[in-house]
Amino acid sequence: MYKLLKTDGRAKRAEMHTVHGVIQTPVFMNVGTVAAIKGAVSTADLNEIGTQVELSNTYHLHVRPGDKLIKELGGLHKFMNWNKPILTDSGGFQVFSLAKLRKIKEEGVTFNSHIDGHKIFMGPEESMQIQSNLGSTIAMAFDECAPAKADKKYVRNSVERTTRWLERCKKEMDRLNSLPDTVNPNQLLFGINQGAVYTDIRIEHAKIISEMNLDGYAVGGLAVGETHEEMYHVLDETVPYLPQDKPTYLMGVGTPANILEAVDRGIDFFDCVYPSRNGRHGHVYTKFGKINLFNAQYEKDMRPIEEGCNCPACRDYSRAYIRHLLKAKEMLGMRLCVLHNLYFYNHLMEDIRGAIDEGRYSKFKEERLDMLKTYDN
Ligand code: PRF
Ligand code: ZN
Repeated sequence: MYKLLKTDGRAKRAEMHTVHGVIQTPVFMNVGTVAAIKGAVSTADLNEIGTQVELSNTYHLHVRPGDKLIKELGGLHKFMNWNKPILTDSGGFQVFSLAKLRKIKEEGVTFNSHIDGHKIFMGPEESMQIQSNLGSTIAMAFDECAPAKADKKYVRNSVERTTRWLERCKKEMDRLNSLPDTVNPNQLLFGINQGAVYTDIRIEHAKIISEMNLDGYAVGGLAVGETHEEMYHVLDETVPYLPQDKPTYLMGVGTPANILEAVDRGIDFFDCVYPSRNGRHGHVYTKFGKINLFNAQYEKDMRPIEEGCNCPACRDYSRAYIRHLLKAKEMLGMRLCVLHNLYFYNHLMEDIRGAIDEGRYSKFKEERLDMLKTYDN
């Protein structure tokens, strides 16, 4: 159940009530593709740094360790000891970005596993069955994310197929949720809007899927090579056609600036590998932009990564020490950077929620965007 608490311009402040607890939105979901946040981050860490939702992937968990095994062991929540909400991506996008030799047909996609090359078929029903076995809080529809540069004819055909796939997803999810041995009989389903940068296709698709009474709506197919301006334009044109009284999710986005802009266009949910991936490479976020701790200028810098940050890295350690750990390839270095970055994103969202609550989002956004430009990245 989605409860809209306040709007400020087009920005929305809401609560999403699920069987695994309440999600305060706008929210940034922390990416744990293989049921683990990369960088040796534990459940206790996540609770400490303010994580509300974890995101895992259907495709990866199907390949290893197998969704049937996870179901047998009591579902993904129990398996990974995370009792708050989990969103699973459907596999569609990962198949298109990772797997080799894929073949798309009306029934679904045939591809080769990126682990051992064996042949796998996944269609809407298979994706729903796998996500049902995992028992995630929110399942994503099986879609095709067309390449950013695909021509209009390709995109139109692809989107029409994605709509037919969505109908099959909904039917299969309803069936699975009513079976007696389902891990999470209250599993929610989000549909995904596609259409690349063609706003007429996007709008038509948004109208069609809005009629399907799903639990939430994602905007997919963005941040795949188009410019930021093109992405904001698609959101400006499309989000108004998605239901205001349902959550909206911008998949795989993005930088702090992207999030500030997308919240202003009505988006509630985000996820991105940037904070964890950048952290593993010693790139850490501050209100003034990203810094690279490998740079020589931090060799004798005894300040925390960010002054005033209350994360486990900044509370106890200096830039100089973390830089040393990174250079010595000590695991703690990576771990501290990832913890700081996820804390930074989670608390950016908390600040965003506070600004919407107080009806000052527009001013807050401009101030934060200005500050982020200090280090010019
Ligand atoms: N579809 C799905 N997952 C996604 C995307 C998509 O279009 C994107 C695009 N940025 C990220 N993750 N199913
Ligand atoms: Zn910190």
